[in-house]
Amino acid sequence: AKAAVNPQPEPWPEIAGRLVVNKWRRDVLTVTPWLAPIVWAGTFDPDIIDEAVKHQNLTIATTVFAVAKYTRFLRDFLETAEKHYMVGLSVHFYIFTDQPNAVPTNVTMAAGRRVSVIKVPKFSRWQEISMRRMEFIEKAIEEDIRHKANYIFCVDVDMQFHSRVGAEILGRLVAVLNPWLHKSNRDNFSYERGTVSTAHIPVGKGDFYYAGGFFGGAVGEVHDLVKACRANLEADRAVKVEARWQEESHVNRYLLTNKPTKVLSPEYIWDEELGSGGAEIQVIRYATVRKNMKEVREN
Ligand code: U5P
Repeated sequence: AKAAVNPQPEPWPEIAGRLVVNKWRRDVLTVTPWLAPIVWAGTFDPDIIDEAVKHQNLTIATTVFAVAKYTRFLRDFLETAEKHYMVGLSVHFYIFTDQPNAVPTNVTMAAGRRVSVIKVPKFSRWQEISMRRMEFIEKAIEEDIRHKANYIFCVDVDMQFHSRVGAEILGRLVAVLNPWLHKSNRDNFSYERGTVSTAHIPVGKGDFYYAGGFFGGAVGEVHDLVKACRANLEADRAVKVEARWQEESHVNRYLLTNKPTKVLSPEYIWDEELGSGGAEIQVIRYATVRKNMKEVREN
């Protein structure tokens, strides 16, 4: 039920004529130790944010991969994105798929929003499909996206938007707290611990456990990220190791050195298997679709 609720923040309070940010969230961490905001419902005013970006004429590239059976998720992804994702802004969706004919063509898109389809091969293992995303995004940024967009977000497709995901997520380098581990002690994070992999993070190190299914930022910054992860995935392949959570492990390693300038709460990549979450989850914005993992990953 929570997923359908749109947060209706109370009017922003004022002290001495100035808007007071963050009055209502004392229950969660709202800023990182390096002073990047952590975005939760109640920490921002959507109207002020929308007003602030309205005149900037921004284009936001958004990549999703739909390979093999994952094309079935495209329609709901796109339809719910039209309702909740960057509403009022120009969004250019890049759909990477092995089956261009399976991309729905009759989803009504608002003005300034469009879809491009990029054909990619179908790798046999789901891990391979997931990891290879880095190199295809890198190439698409170089050939096309850097000439067209200000920001890029790279997201999983087996997901639906349930509530606002808007300009509050824009930043130079943006990562999302993995909903499975956002309350966990750092030594329980599922980082790659083997020292052979370039994704290795030793016990005692690490800030947060970020999700592999949602990252983004300014196009140049994201290009640096995907390029570094692609190179590290190749280095691992050359010595025949695969990090514990494939490219998610590499994203976490990259973000340890290159701190995100904005961190999004698990509201932005919820997993329905976690139910409605604890009291700190006031709204679910983007969430996985329940699926039979084994069936959908079998090629
Ligand atoms: N993916 C596919 N086809 C597959 C496996 C994965 O397109 O057979 C892509 C989807 O974009 C999916 C993402 O959202 O990789 C991550 O995979 P998963 O962890 O959601 O299964």
